[in-house]
Amino acid sequence: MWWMRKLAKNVGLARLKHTTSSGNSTDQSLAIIGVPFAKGQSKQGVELAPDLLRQRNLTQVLQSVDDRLVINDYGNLKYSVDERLLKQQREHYSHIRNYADFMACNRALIGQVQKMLEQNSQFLTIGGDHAIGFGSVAGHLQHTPNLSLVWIDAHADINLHNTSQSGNIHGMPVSFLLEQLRGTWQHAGLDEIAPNCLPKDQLVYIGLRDVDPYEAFIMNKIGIRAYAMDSIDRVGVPKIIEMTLDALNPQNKIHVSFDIDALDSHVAPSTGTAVRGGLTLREGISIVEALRDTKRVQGVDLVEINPKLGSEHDVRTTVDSGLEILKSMFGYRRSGAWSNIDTGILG
Ligand SMILES: *[C@@H]1O[C@H](CO)[C@@H](O)[C@H](O)[C@H]1NC(C)=O
Ligand SMILES: *[C@@H]1O[C@H](CO)[C@@H](O)[C@H](O)[C@H]1NC(C)=O
Ligand SMILES: *[C@@H]1O[C@H](CO)[C@@H](O)[C@H](O)[C@H]1NC(C)=O
Ligand SMILES: *[C@@H]1O[C@H](CO)[C@@H](O)[C@H](O)[C@H]1NC(C)=O
Ligand SMILES: [Mn+2]
Repeated sequence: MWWMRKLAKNVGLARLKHTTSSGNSTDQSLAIIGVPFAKGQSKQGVELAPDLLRQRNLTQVLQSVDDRLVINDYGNLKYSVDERLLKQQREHYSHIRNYADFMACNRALIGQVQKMLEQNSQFLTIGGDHAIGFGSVAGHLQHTPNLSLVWIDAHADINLHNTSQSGNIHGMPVSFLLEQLRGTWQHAGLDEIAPNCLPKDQLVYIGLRDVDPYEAFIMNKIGIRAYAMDSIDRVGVPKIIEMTLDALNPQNKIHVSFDIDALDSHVAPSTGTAVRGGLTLREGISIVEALRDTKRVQGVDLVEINPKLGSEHDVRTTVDSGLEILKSMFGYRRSGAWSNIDTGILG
C-alpha cells in the first residue's frame, strides 16, 4: 500500500538524520583486515575475496546497518617468510603444503589482530582460506585470554600434521589453537608466537557435515562440543543456539569464525569445498543474530569465498550471502530498528 511505502521512506530519512540518544558512541569501532591467503588449499581465487567484498561496498553496507559504528579498514595483510620457518618446514613439516607461508602469514596476523584490538572494540578478518583462522583466533586469544570460539563450518578443520589426507593446512587451524592438541605441533614454536590457547570446553562447532574419520576420532576423544547438521535437523536452530550459549562462559568475549561453506551450496556455491545439505541463509542469519545479541562478540572471520569458482551469478550469490551474514553479525535487525525514533508522522 502506498502509505506504507511512504512511511517506510520517511522513517528511513529520519533514521539517517537522527542523533544518538546516548551521546557519542565512538567506543563502538570495528577494524577490518583482509588476509588474501590461498596457500592453505589448492584452488586459486580465494585470495581475491577481501578486495571483491570491498568493491561490493562492504564498509558502506556495514555502516548502513549501524551508523554509529566507526569502521577502520586496515587494508590487506602482508607477511614475509624467514629462514627459520623454511628450516622448520624442511625438517619437520615438508609433508604439509606451504607450512612456512602458513606460519609466516599467521604470525603476522596474530600481531595485527592484537594491534587492531588495542585501537578498536571489535575486528573482522576477511579471508582467504580458513588457514587464517589460526592467526585470527590466536591473535584474539593473546589480547583476550578468556575467549570462547564458535566455529561455523561444514568441516571441522581439526586435522593434525599427520592425519590429513590432503596435506592442505586449511583443514588444520583448530589443532593449533586447542590446549590439548598444540603438543602435536611441537616443532612449530607455538609457545613463542601464541602462548595463550583455547580450552576445549570453550569451542563449539555448528554446521558440520563432512568430517574426516581421524577428525571425528580426535573430537570424540577430547570431548569437543559439535552441532553437526544432523543435530540441527533433530532439534532445530533455536535449540542449537541455546545449547551453544549455555556451553560458553558468559563472562567471555566470543570469536565467530564463519566459513562460507557452512551455508548450503545453493546459497554459497563459490567456495573451494562446497558441501550440499548445509545451513539455509535464514539459519545462518539466526545463528549470528543470536551470537550478536549476547553483545560479547569481539572478533569475526569470514573465509573461503572464492570468486574464481562457478558462474558470475554463483559469485554474486555467494558474496551476497556473505554480506547478509556480516550485516546480521554487526547489527542488522530483520524486525526493524526504528523503535526510538519519533518521526512525528503519527502525530
Ligand atoms: C564524548 O564526548 C564528550 C564531550 O561531548 C567527551 O568528553 C568524551 O571524551 C567523548 N567520548 C568519546 C568516547 O569519544
Ligand atoms: C558501491 O557504492 C558506489 C558509491 O556509493 C556505487 O556507485 C556502486 O554502485 C556501489 N556498488 C555496488 C556493487 O553496490
Ligand atoms: C579470566 O577468567 C578468570 C577465571 O576463570 C579470572 O580469574 C580472570 O580475572 C579473567 N581474566 C580477565 C582478563 O577477565
Ligand atoms: C601424529 O603425531 C602425533 C605427535 O605429533 C602422535 O602423537 C600421533 O600418534 C600421530 N598420529 C598418527 C595417526 O600418526
Ligand atoms: Mn573451514
